[in-house]
Amino acid sequence: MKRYIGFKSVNLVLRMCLVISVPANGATMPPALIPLPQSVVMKDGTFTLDKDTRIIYYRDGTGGARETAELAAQTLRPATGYPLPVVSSRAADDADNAITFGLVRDGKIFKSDGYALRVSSRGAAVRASTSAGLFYGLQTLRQLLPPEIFSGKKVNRPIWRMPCVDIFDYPRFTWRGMHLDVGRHFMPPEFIKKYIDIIAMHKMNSVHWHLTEDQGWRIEIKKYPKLTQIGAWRDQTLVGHKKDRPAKFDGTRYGGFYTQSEIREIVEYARRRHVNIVPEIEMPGHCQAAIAAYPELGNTDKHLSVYTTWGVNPNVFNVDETTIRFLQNVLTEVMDLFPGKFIHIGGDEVPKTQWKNSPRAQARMKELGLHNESELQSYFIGRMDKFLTSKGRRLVGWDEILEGGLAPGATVMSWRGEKGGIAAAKSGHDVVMAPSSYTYFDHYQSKDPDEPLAIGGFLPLEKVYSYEPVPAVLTEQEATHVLGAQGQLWTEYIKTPDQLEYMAFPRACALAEVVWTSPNKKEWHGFLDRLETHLKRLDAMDVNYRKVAK
Ligand code: TNX
Repeated sequence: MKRYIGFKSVNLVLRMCLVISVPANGATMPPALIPLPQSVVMKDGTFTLDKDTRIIYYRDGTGGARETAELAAQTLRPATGYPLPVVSSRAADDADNAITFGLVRDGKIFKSDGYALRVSSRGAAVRASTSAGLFYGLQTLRQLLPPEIFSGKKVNRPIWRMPCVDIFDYPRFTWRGMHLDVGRHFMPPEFIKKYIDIIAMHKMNSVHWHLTEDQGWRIEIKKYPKLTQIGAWRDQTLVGHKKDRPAKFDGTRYGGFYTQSEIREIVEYARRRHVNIVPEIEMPGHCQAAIAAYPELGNTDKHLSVYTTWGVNPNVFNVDETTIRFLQNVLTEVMDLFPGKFIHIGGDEVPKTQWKNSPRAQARMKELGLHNESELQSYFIGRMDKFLTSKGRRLVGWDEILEGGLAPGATVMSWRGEKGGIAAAKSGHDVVMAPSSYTYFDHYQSKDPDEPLAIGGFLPLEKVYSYEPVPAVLTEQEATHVLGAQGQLWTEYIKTPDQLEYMAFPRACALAEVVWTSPNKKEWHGFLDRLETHLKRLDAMDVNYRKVAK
């Protein structure tokens, strides 16, 4: 990549000579691509983007090629300042000085959202059989240019060129996810878009948006306005670590929520970047904010306010028919906002004490012929599963939903290690791997005492990179149920977008390669080398990543 440096003052004539004199031995340094593509063949020469370069799309049957061409122009214009007009053409293959995006009909040559990217000295061409494939081709193409191309502002650089190369690429998994908890700390809509941009640039395709918590309900629900009028605001917040004694609070009211129109805008923003948003509405635990808003959803007469500290909370929803209906009404509005197939209903960390002590819950268990509270939880999740399935959606839940029997349509997110995921895959259920030991980015990333306060744990970059989402104990058939993996960002101790970026990156860059690249091509030291250039891209995007010591 050093070849890009030192060209600042060359004139056009010299520039032509240099282009011609690029080494003809085929030994050009491979570009620093993250995630690493399945196949990269370097060729001689370069293609130079200039003020006359056009962006061409063709075979626009589904609209996908045009949309990607327009996104390409949008992402390449700010840094270069070039006009990069977007045009349609039937003869795109013959175009000179152009970047072309073409949808091809033969799906078989491109595995699941794969793409081919060919750069010659005359131009760059991306071919795919899905619009997502074209989008991933665009992400690779951006990474072939100098890192400053990722800047949102004009960069003072006389030459923008990329090496000639043939790339053939496709993802390993279909669920390449990052999670974001906005319940503990609210993150503004503008930041959610930035987060989506960074994730999409890593060819990840799923954001799990954890929208409700004990400490705050963050999604406007028209039918139940108090969820945000009351549930989105807490009186104060714990200061320092939960284990600190005496416990201190900041005395400052805190909160925020997303309106439905903000959510629609974010969902559309994500869609254009081939990111599916999986909304999570937590039930029957982690719901104190909702009970504070509508006390009839709880199990006791005690008045509850929105929770101001962290940890597993005894206050859970009751299992009355009215509560089930309330939550299904909430899910109806959620489904209207989020068109994706998967709806996450939480299901984790549900203490059973209140159900044990509640005459109503006990009567309900008896009436339903259930033997214990785990079966009651399973019944509750089962009702949600039936409801979501009847609307053509699929339920996802944390691995506790296995307890008391797994609902027929459920997909399991395995966070307490891989046990839950293995059990689910063996019984024919889909699984997303999210084990805390490899994918909890709220854990410390070094032993440096100056690391900002975090929840605990220790998850260095290399450990994330080493993760293998398919457990060896699964047969080939069972392994097909592993949809992929996901990085978690719980925000008890993450108060701002800046700090969130610090915790997320570059660990998410490592995870991107885990879920995209074939395991036999992954190599830690190669990744670290490529990361050096990649971090300059994140610099250009103003991402406050954690610096990496080599
Ligand atoms: C456990 S993981 C939780 C979250 C916490 C997280 C902190 C999971 C499904 N539940 O409520 O924020 O640990 O690491």
